[in-house]
Amino acid sequence: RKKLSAEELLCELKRKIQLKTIDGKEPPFSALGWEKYVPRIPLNKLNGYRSCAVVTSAGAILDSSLGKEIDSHEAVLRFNSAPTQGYEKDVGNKTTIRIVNSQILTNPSQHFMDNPLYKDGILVAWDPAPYSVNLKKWYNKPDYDLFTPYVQYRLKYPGQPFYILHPRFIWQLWDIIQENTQEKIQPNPPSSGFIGILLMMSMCKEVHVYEFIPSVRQTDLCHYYERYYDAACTLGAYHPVLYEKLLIQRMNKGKEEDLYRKGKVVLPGFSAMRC
Ligand code: NCC
Repeated sequence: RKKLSAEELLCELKRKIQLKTIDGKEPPFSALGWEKYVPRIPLNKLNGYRSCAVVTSAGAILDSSLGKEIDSHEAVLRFNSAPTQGYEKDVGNKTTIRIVNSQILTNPSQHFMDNPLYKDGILVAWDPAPYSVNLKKWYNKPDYDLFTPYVQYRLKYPGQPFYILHPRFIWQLWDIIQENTQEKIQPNPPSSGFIGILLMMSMCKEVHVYEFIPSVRQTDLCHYYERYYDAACTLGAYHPVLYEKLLIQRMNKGKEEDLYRKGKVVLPGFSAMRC
């Protein structure tokens, strides 16, 4: 198939992708009474942010001094266990939404239930469900059991909005990556980073993504908050990260200079696109 232009690609995303969370209305969740566990306001109704920041956890954001710029956005998205405390100068301190993969909810070392890191803003969890999106199969055998801690958390902190992404949304993203890539990509879900970018494109007028495409500071340091070196963090192994990045770079509306110096890509939100 012919290579889509940036505009065509953006419109394709807008047309094909629907932000969707588990709402408790479908089996097996309906019969398990999940409607009373999920927040009353659906995530896709919390849209209408003007300008948003997506802050990846890449080591390359260290020494960027991007903190002020990041906090100037109306909403800021962060990932997994990425802290702000002690790193404000480079990553800012505002957290509006945090995306966590199912390992975060289940790994005892995260203390997910009472770690203050997770008590700020809106939480959005996801788990690599099988492609078939059979919710019953997934519920019985998730990659990591996020369902039990989710319900516990909702009962303990009912005031904090907390959602589980619908596997359909995750695999819609994978389909788009594969359809627009020459090679056959690995049949694993996209990284939290790619999921977060598309979530923010669904909720914001404009999205500024930091250090998803590496800046001049590119490094093998995996995360800005720990001393662990692995180039696969930036280029991918399990997740089709390299292909996610090529796709995002193709749609960049920002300045070449900002990509190079800040590792910043600017994307229009779906509501701001004329297709
Ligand atoms: O590493 P992780 O993601 O928490 O990073 C969040 C997102 O930032 C982007 N990133 C990160 C590092 C880097 N050098 N370059 C980047 O571009 C990626 O888009 C990434 O998604 C995940 O996707 O959920 C991931 O989570 C970790 C791990 O589970 C958590 O950090 C919790 O410890 C995964 N690592 C392992 O399973 C060992 C990782 O594969 C992806």
